[in-house]
Amino acid sequence: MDRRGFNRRLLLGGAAAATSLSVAVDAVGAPVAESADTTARTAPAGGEVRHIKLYAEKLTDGRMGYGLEKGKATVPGPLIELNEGDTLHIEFENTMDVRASLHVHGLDYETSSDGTSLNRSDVEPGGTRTYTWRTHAPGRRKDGTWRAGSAGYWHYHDHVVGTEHGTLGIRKGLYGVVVVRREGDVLPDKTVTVVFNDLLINNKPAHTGPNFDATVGDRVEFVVITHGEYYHTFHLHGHRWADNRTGQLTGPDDPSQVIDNKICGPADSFGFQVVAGEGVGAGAWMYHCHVQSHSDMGMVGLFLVRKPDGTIPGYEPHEHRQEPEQERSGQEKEGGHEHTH
Ligand SMILES: [Cu+2]
Repeated sequence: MDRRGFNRRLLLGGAAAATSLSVAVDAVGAPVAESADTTARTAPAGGEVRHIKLYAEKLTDGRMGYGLEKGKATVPGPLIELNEGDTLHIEFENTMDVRASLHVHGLDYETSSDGTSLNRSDVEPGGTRTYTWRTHAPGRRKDGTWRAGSAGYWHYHDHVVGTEHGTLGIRKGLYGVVVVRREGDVLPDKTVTVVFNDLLINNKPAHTGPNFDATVGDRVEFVVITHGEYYHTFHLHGHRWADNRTGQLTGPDDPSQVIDNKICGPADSFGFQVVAGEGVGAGAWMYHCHVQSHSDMGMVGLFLVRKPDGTIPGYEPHEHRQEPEQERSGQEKEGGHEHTH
């Protein structure tokens, strides 16, 4: 596969059949999501060996970011998706004038891919290093005990900028999401990332979102991470999820608690999928940290769920009341990774 196609497909393997979504109306008149075929698309078995390039860069506004191409770093960094059994080799180039690194949570790696100064696996200014991340499916150990698989909502970040824990690098934006899927996991149409970083979301100015765009019936995956000094609680209006690995119930007997609010402390991460507007329809649905002082200080954004014609009932983008000088566009599409299959 050429790199261009590889990047566009965001590392998600497999050629699952496309599913078009249509909107139906249930008995009480609320739109419900209904798949055109009856079966959701699912993740294939892993086992592939993949290669990407990743750059650490300083952005012009003082932030730092990771990017798949030179000059195109973003905060958060690129979404990396793997299937259990995949191996990923990351040729990491540090274009900054300070040492930087790449440290991942949840996956299998040797100390040479730890991304710490402790293990001399960081990268000098202008330098390059290949990090290798491996993943595995669950299975029975020889001693009879059960070994967990790698599947989960994980994340990566710098571990050396500022301090030997990467405190400044993380604060400036050197972080991103890694999703590892298990064979059979339901695939989303779109993945969005919410990183509570100190009192900002995705290092954006307070009260400026990010906002996420969807159409009623889209299967949208949220990945939530916390970095920095505080504990936060992620709350999404109008939608709920299951408090388990995938954020989805596996059936009527799945004992997972269904929630719409979850605590997330520094370096915690979780994810889930919702069907946008399911049972409630299109609208501007808030998400925010539910620590009251944090939401008041601007840790809030919108999940903008559109009707098929593109409109959002009752929603007009408006400026934030306490800080009227700050522009807020509800129309911009940002922070979302579209999945094209
Ligand atoms: Cu908070």
